[in-house]
Amino acid sequence: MSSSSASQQSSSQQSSTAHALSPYGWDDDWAAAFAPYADQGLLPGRVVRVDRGQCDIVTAGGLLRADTAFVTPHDPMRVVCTGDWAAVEPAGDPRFVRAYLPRRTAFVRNTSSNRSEGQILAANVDHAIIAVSLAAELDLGRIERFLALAWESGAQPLVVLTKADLVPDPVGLSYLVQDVETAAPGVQVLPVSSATGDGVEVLRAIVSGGTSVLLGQSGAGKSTLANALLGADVMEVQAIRDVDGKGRHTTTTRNLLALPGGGVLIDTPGLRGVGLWDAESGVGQVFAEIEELSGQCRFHDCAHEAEPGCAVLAAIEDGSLAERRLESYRKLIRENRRIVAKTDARLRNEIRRDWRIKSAEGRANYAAKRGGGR
Ligand SMILES: Nc1nc2c(ncn2[C@@H]2O[C@H](COP(=O)(O)OP(=O)(O)O)[C@@H](O)[C@H]2O)c(=O)[nH]1
Ligand SMILES: [Mg+2]
Ligand SMILES: [Zn+2]
Repeated sequence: MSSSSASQQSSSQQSSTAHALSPYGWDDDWAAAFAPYADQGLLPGRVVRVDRGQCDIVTAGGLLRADTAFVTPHDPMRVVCTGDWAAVEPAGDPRFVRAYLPRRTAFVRNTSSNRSEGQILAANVDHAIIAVSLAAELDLGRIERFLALAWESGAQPLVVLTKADLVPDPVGLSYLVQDVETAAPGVQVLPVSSATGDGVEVLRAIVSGGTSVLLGQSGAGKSTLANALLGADVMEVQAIRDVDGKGRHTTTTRNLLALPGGGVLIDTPGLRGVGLWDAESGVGQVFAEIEELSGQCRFHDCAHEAEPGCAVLAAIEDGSLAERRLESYRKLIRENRRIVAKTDARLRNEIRRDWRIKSAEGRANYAAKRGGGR
C-alpha cells in the first residue's frame, strides 16, 4: 500500500469515527487530543459505565467492555469515570483502556464527612443539573452544597425542581422557585414534572447541547426525568417504597446516553449527600452576592461579625441579604477549609512515606555496594 493511500484511509477512518461518535460529544478538539493515540492504533470511545476493574465504552464500532487495569492508579481522582474519553486497544481479550484524555470538567465529591476521600462522579460535563424534589421540604443548604461542587466542576449548574405536579398551586410554586433562586445566583431554576411533562421541553432544549449530568439525592426523580428526556424507559426507576435508596441497586446498563434530540445525558446513582471537595471557588460562586458585598466592607479582611462599615451586615440589616445565606456561607467555607487541611496532611504523609521508602532503598543500595554482608 502506498503511503498516500494509507494516509487517505486513516483520514477517512477518522471522519467515520467523528461521525459515529459525534452524538456522544466527540468534536475536533477531542480528535486533536486523541491524535497521538490514533497514531498508536488505539480506538477512541466514551465511557458509559464503570464497574469494578471494567468499563463499558461506546466506540464507532459499537459498545465494548474493556479492562481498566492500566488506568487504575491509587489516586481515586485519576481513575477513569463515566464521561471520560478513552483510548482503547483495537483487539484483545480482555481489551485494555490505555489512557483517557485530559478532562475538560470533572464533578468530584467527598464521600466521607470526617476524612478526605474524593470520588469523581462524572467527567466532561457541560451542564450540571441538580434535581431537587418538591415532594419534600426544600433544603436550601443542601442545594447550595450541590451548587458549590457543580460550579467547582467547571460545568454550568442548573436546578430542576422535580415533581412539580405535587405543587398544583402556581403561586405557591413560584414562591418555591424564588426561594431557590435566592440561593442560586447565576443559575436557572426550572420546575419540571415527569408526570405531566411540564418543563420537560424547556429542559430538553437546554440539554440538547453538550453533556449534562443529573445530580441529586436518591429519590429526587432523576431517572424518571432521564426517561422523559429519552422518550423511553431506559433508566430504572425506584419503586415508591424504595425512595430512600436502601432497597436495591439499579440494573441500568449505561449511565451515559445520547439523547434523541441531541446532547448527552449522564445519570448518577442516588447520593445520600455530597461532601465538599476542595471547592473554594465553587463556594464563592454560590455566594456571589456575599463575595461582592465583602468587597465593599471597610476592612478588606472583614469577618462580617461586628466590624464597623461591614457591607454584609448592612445588607442583612436592610433585609436585602438573608441571614441564613451568611450562615450557610460560613458553614461551607469552614467545611471546605477542614477538608483541604486534611487533604494536605494526607499528601504530606504520602510524600513522607515515599521519602522513607526511598531512603531505606538508598541505605540498602549503599550497604550492598559496600559488600552487603555485615
Ligand atoms: N408525582 C411525581 N412523582 C415522580 C415524578 N418523577 C419521579 N417520581 C417518583 O419518584 C420516585 C423516585 O424516582 P426516581 O426517578 O427513581 O428517582 P432517582 O433516585 O432520583 O433516580 C419514583 O417513585 C417516581 O415514580 C414526578 O414528576 N411526579
Ligand atoms: Mg435513579
Ligand atoms: Zn464585612
